[in-house]
Amino acid sequence: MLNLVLFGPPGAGKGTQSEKLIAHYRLVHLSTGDLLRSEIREGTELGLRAKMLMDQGILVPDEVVIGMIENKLKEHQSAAGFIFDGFPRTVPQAEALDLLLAQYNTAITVMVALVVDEEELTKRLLIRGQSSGRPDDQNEELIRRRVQEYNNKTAPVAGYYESQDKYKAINGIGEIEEIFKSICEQIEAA
Ligand code: B4P
Repeated sequence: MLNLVLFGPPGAGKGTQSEKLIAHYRLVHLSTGDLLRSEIREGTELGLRAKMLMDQGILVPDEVVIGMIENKLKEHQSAAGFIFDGFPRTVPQAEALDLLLAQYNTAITVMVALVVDEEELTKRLLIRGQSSGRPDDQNEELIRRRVQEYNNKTAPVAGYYESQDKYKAINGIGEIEEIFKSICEQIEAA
């Protein structure tokens, strides 16, 4: 089973690369950002609560996203593997994921981190904001707050996987196809 964590700050290319990886490795894609946006579209109570936080660039509570991932793992018990996109975003989420996967006698194979500097992230997200309609991509101040939230709460997750010898960093700036090739190389090596 191949279980990949695709890691990086907002706008690093996680969603973009996930699409290519799913097609190539036939993995089930679990994006907590997408799952939360779908709750918002359906107007559920969880979605309404999450929207208030996401619109401010703040992470939603751990127990909410862990619960969503738990449900999805249950739903896809015969999957060939998973790509975790935008999850885990905190150390408690990473610990919870390890426990959940252990229940299915599996574990994270590798974490690939896309490294992109803040100026490039801001530029990409502002461009996406012109067409995506995503409220969290609409202004520079909000994007910088998301990056700050990443630096404070999410960046330590890299150390968590490093201590398990599963952390692989790659340059997230350049041609999408070239970045995809580098990710595949890391997966094959793992
Ligand atoms: P996410 O939906 O995960 O969104 P993201 O980090 O903004 O985007 P992503 O990294 O996937 O975008 P991509 O680079 O592909 O999270 C949104 C919010 O949900 C969070 O702020 C948080 O509030 C909440 N949330 C989600 N998961 C959570 C969790 N686990 N815990 C708590 N809260 C959670 O794309 C960016 C742009 O760059 C695109 O326009 C793309 O075309 C472009 N791009 C990609 N690769 C490029 C390249 N190589 N060169 C140039 N442009 C490129």
